[in-house]
Amino acid sequence: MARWDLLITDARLATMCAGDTPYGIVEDAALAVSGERIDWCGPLAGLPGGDAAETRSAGGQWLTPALIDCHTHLLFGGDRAGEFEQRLQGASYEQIARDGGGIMSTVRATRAASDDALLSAARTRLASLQREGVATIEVKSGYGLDLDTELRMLRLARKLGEDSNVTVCTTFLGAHALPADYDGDADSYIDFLCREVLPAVHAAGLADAVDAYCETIAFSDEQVARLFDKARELDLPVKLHADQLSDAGGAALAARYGALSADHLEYTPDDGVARLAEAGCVAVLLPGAFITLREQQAPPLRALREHGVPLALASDCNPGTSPVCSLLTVMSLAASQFRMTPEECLAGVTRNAARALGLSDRGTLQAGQRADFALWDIGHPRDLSYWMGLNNLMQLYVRGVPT
Ligand code: DI6
Ligand code: FE
Repeated sequence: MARWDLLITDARLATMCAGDTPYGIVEDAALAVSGERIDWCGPLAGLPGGDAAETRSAGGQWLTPALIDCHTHLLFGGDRAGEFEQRLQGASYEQIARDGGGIMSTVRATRAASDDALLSAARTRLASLQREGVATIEVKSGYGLDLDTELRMLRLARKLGEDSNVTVCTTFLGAHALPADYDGDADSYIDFLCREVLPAVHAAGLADAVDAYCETIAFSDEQVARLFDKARELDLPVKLHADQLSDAGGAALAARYGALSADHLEYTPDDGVARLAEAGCVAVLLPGAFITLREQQAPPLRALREHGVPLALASDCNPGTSPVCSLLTVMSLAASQFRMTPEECLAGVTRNAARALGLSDRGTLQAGQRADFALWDIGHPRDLSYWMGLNNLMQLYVRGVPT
């Protein structure tokens, strides 16, 4: 029997392993796959002896880890293109939400949609991400806001993963907005989530993590803390939509609960950044929402770097604030809008995105990692953040198999 199932030679690697060489670049490299794992990768000259069932030349092209979209609301009914037009005519996101639109209009559309309709729309968006080399995504609930629809969303998100070769990590976002039947009583809604919905989600094994929207137009830090206490009791990791539109103490709250990540962070103050660093939280930055809402205040990049907080990037794909189905575009936006370096951008959709999902088996090219990698027709890995609207993917491999 051959030692390897697949051997790729004549490749250039951007391993994205944290270390001293930018991008973890290895020239004149080879990568060997056994089963679903990378068995060996490094300079061809160092390749150990052995044969492979199949050998392919990369023709001098670049291999990177497959991309990971660690924050999406991919599954929802309808769209909000009408609100998009209203906002262009001057209405604000907050005002539309207060008038019963915004997240609540997607909740109504999601409750009314059939499973097939929800799945088919989500598959179209997922296919767009996959075409650019994405092999792992996170999908949140949060457009159900009742027991049945929250469970249904998470079940469909799981199905999305089972029916494709993308890994789908599911997140319970019941605390996304206040449903009409709890109007003016967010505390009772949080009680309901803690008492009924989250335990049911947990019992059915439907969520890998718990998220909440901590914002003046959504839930307070005290309300989120009660939900996170329940998540902790059930041994579920947490993450948070934090400080997107105002400084609501979100970063410090996420840090206090040892969250996997704190996401958005436009208004996070310096001491919030320090708390994230101490807690080892990943900062997930979402430039799609930043430009869609025409935000003026960018996340505190300098402080995040100074404190050594790992930076991830994600699409935040959602119908209201980030109608974005392209992680390459997100990388380019993070460079132009946040001044992130192309290397930070690529680490943000590979190594640090894996960490934001609590996954230690992917996100870099090294022996023992899942053989999820992408082959690109590019001159250098920085090109992935440079172009907008140009997809240079030649081949995506998932568990060592070309897709
Ligand atoms: N993520 C969210 O959950 C909200 N903003 C964001 O970036 C709102 C999503 C929505 O408007 O549907
Ligand atoms: Fe979001």
